[in-house]
Amino acid sequence: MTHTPSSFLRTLCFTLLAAIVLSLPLHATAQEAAPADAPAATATTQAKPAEKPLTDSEKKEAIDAADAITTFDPAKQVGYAKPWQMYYQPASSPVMKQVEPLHDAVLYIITAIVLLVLGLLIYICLKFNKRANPKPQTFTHNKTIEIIWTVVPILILVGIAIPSLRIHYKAYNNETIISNPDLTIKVVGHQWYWSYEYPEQGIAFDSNLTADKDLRQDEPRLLSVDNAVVVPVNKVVRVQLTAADVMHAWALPAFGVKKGAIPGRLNETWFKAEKEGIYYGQCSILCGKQHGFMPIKIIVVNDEQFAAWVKGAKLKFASNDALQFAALTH
Ligand SMILES: [Cu+2]
Repeated sequence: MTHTPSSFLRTLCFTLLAAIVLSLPLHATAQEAAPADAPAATATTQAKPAEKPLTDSEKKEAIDAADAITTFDPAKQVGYAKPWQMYYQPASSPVMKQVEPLHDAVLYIITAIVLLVLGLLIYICLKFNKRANPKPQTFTHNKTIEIIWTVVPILILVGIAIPSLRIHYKAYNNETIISNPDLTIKVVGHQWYWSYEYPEQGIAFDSNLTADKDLRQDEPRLLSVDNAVVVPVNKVVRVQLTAADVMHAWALPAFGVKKGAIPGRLNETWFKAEKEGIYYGQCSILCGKQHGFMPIKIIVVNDEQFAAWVKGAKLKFASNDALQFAALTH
């Protein structure tokens, strides 16, 4: 009986090499894609409160314009899960574009490990059963193989950890980007809806699930809301999160964002939507009996539409109590 056939070693080495090789291009991508181009803070959306009051018809016009921007259009849906979808939604932010290849690399690595272990099991079953190997060996140690099965997993883990930590610190928690946003929105989780504030624009509103009977044609069920979040395209959006009652989590798959909204804490994350359209997310911490009924809807628009939406939204949500809070806290 050969205890360490060279084919074992070859397979092990191959796995190790594959793990290292697979992680190499990832390092490069992570470096290239690291969004170092944090734009300088712009104050284009700064609100001037002392403008002359609008007439009723001007108000109506502004609100209608804002409503037109948020009107549902099935063609604009970008970030949502289709029935029988197997993979991620299309990546629409620099962070998600780095997460995807890492996910793929880890998938290849675990597939290789699973196949290797399966192969070993089959090999052992065939080769060392009672019939094929009636007289077993009596030794219990083999130094070489013990070193290999200790060192190889460590190397594989290091190969995964390096790109993973790189994404974590260079993309997710990049201080330079988070502290220089183009827009800040505050997200508050409630049982069971979200409320949003735009502190710099003085806009605040609640976002509730659209009831089945109110859905427009083709509007996705359990993902649509009455008031969607509107953000400009290709701008760094800082998201500050907290909750008013229990823990929630604000998750948007297409942007690679998932962050806890926790009572008594202020969490922070960011995204940069790279494509206009409608994106959906959901609360992703089991928060209570209506956990499944607090979706997130984000509409990404161009700068011009965003300015028009801000103008109309200020008027539309003017009677909202939360607005006073937003004004006080600004
Ligand atoms: Cu929740």
